[in-house]
Amino acid sequence: MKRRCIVHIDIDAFFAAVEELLNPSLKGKPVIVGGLPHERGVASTANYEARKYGVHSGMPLAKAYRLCPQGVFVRGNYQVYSAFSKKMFSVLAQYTPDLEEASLDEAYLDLTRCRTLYSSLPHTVQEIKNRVEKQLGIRVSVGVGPNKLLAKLATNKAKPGGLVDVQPGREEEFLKDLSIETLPGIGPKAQVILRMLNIHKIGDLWGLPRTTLRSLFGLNGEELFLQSRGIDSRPVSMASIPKSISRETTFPEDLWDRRLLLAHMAYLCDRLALSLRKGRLFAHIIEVKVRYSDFKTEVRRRLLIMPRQDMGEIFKIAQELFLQLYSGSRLSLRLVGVKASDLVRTRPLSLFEPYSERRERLGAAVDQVREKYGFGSLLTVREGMLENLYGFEKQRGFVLKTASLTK
Ligand code: TTP
Ligand code: MG
Repeated sequence: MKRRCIVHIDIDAFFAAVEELLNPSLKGKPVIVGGLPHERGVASTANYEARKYGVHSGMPLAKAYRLCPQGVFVRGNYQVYSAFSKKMFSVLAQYTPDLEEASLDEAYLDLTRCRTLYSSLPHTVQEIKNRVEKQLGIRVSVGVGPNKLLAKLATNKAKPGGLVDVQPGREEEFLKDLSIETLPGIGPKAQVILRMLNIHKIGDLWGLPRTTLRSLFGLNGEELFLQSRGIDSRPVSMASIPKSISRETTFPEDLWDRRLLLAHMAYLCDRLALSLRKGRLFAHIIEVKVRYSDFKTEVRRRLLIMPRQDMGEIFKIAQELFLQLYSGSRLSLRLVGVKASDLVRTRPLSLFEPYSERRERLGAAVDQVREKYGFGSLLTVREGMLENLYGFEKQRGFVLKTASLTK
C-alpha cells in the first residue's frame, strides 16, 4: 500500500496564546485561562510559563492559584477562540480537501491525494506551518507521519513550536523511547499495570505477545498491540460525517443499583449501535458519561484504532468505562449516557481481526425486525441483565431523552 502523508497541526497553549496576542502585556507572564482564582471551576489551559509551576488544563482554579499566585488569571472568551479556529481551518483548506477538524485547535491533513501538486512535501508542510502562524499570530506545532497516530505523536514531540517528520523506515526508532502514556490507548490504570511489569517505553511493549496484551487489557490490549507498533488505518475524515452520536437518559429518580445501571447502559449501547448501523458508521471513540445526584458530571473515553459498530463490542467497552467511573461511590446517578465519536464510514481492514460478516448480517436482520415491530420487539440480552429492563422502564415511566446528532 502506498505510504500516506498525514500532517497533524495543533496550536500551542491555544486559549492562552490568543490572550497574549490580544494583550501583549501578558507576554512572559504565567497566564491561566478559565476563570478567576476565587471562582469555582477549572483551568481550560495555561501558557508554558504557568506550566512550569505545575498548572495544567483541568486543574481547579483554586489549586492553580496556590501553585502560581503570581499568575494572570483570565476568564476567556470562547467566541474569540472560535474565530481563531475558523481562521486556521480556512488556511488549511487551501492545501487539501482531505482535512479533519479534530478539535478547536487541532487538525489532520491528508496530503496523499494532493502530493503531485507539491514538488516537495517537507517544503509544503513548513509553508503550511508558517502561513498559519503568520495569519493567526500564534505559534503552532506540526507532526508528519504515515498515519494519524504517528503524526499526532510527532506533534507532541515537536511541542512547543516545532516540526517533527517521522521519515519512512524511522517509525520504530521514533516510537521506541517514547513513554507509554503518550499512546492514546493507555489510561492511568493500564499505566500502573505496565509499570509493574517494568514496561515504561513503547519499545518495551514490543516484547509482550498480543495474547498477553489481550488477556491483560481485553479489547484494549488489541488496540495497544497496534498502537505500540504505530499501526493506524483511520482515515482523515471529511466534514459530512456527524462528529458524534450520543444516547443518554435522565432517570426520573436517581439510581444507584449498578446492575440496573449497567442494564440501562446496555440498552443505550443497543440504540447507539442501531444509529451507527443506519448511518453506516464506525466509531473510533466511545465515551461514557455519568451525572451524580449532586450534578457532578464525569466522562471517560477510549480511543479505538479499530473502529467499532457492533453493539456487543461497544457495550463491552462502555461497561468497562462505566465501572471505572462508578465504582464504590455512594452517590446515586441521575444520568447515564454513551457517545460514539471520531466516526468513519468504512471499516478499515484489520490485519489481526477477521471481519465478521455474520455479525453484520445479524445486525441487519435485527434492524429489519425492529423496523417492522418496534425497537422493543427484540431485546439484546447480556449476561442476564436486560431481561427485566424494559418492563422496569415502562413501570417507572423512564423517558429516553436524546437522540442527538451533533455536527
Ligand atoms: P489542547 O490543544 O489540548 O491544549 P493547548 O492548546 O492549551 O496546549 P498544547 O496544545 O500546547 O499542549 O487544547 C486546546 C484548547 O482547548 C486549550 O487552549 C483550552 C481548551 N481546553 C479546554 O477547554 N479544556 C481542556 O480540558 C483542554 C485539554 C483544553
Ligand atoms: Mg493545542
